[in-house]
Order: sequence, then structure tokens, then C-alpha cells
Amino acid sequence: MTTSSKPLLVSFNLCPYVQRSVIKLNHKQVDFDIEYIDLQNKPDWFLKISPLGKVPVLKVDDTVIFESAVINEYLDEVNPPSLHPADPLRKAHNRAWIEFGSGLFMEHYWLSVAQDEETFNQKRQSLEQKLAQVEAQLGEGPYFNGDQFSLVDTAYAPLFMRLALLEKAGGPSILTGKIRNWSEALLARVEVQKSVPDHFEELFLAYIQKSETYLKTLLQ
Ligand SMILES: N[C@@H](CCC(=O)N[C@@H](CS)C(=O)NCC(=O)O)C(=O)O
Repeated sequence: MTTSSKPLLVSFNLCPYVQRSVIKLNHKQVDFDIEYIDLQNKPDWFLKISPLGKVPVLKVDDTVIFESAVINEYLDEVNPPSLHPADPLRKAHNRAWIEFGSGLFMEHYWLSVAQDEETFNQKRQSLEQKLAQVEAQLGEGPYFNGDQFSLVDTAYAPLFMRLALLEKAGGPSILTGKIRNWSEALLARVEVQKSVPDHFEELFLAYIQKSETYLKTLLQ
């Protein structure tokens, strides 16, 4: 068996997709390096290695992996025991909902950039409908698969963190019912709390308030 060197995760400090991998790495207590780049001014070395010009990128020795779900599958495989359920059908079901969760980051983005109240309410409704679809998959909790913290949980925690910060700052209260309980269970976990850079709350709120959006008018 070959041993790989310390993985390097290339990140942007506000990226929810990268955060998924950091949660996974933290959970497994994997030693890794993280390098933050400015997405407005992407360095040449990054453009050379990132096929889509997007973060996250994980570099292991000379191999570059991209797409957060793929990165997390790799990290799961090389850091046993797996955070996926063992049953193949349940595992496939979890993977499907991880993919669904990726789309929710974009829903959150569209909500954040809505210029007027009407568009904001449409985007809010769309996000809430999608969260209701996720809620229908949940059992007794506290996590997606019950007692067991799983890879699918790492895929949703970044969205829940952002929605909780917005709510705390006077923004909309979007999480309800079982989803809210799930969110609270995830946000209480240390690997989730430590998955963002220092001062993330200020950085995130400053980013949201940078543009003239309807959401900005709601924040204190
Ligand atoms: N499907 C990708 C999405 C990654 C993504 O959209 N990353 C954003 C930052 S959060 C990015 O790098 N955007 C740069 C750009 O589009 O120029 C994944 O899951 O890794």
C-alpha cells in the first residue's frame, strides 16, 4: 500500500461546498493543509489545477480531485470506518440526498441576492419547499440516519449554519420542525463549529451586506 502525503484543500473562506470536506476531515481528525484563495482574483497556480476554476479542490500528492461530493467520497474511503450507511440501498439513498443538498446551496444563494420583496418571497418559498422534501426523509433524528452522524449530514450542515446566522441577525426564520432539530444537532457538533475560518460570522454577514439586496434590508 502506498502512503499519501498530507492532503491540501484549496478553499474560499465563505464556500459552503468546501466546508463539507472540512467537516469530514475534522470528524476523522485527519491532518491536512488548507489554502484560501480569492475567487475574485484566482491565482494562476489554482487555474492550472482546477478544471472548472472552482473550489473545493483537493490535492493529494500529484493528483487533483474536484467536486465536493467526490472529494468527500474519497476522504470517506481512505479514512475508515465509513461515514456512509453499510446497506447499499440506504447508501445510494444518502448519496442522492447529498446531491439534492448541493442544489440547496444555490437556492440559498438566489434568496440572498434577490433584489426585491416579491423575488425574495418566491426564492424563500422555493427553498422551503425543497427543505420540506428533505424533511420527509427524516426519521426520529437527531441526524439524517437517526443516531449515526453520516456523510449526508456533512452535506447539509453548511446550509444550516448560514440560515442560523441569518436568522440570528434578523433575517428570515426558515428552518422548522424536524429540519430545525436536525440543524441544531449538527450545529452543536465540534467538527461543524470548527469547519469555518475565524470570524466567519462577521465575514459572512459582511458579504451578505455588501450588495443592495432585499435580505440586507432585513438584517439589523
Ligand atoms: N459542484 C461544485 C460547486 C463548487 C462551487 O460552486 N464553488 C464555488 C465557491 S462556493 C466556486 O468556486 N465558484 C467560483 C466560480 O464559479 O468562479 C462542488 O460541489 O464542489
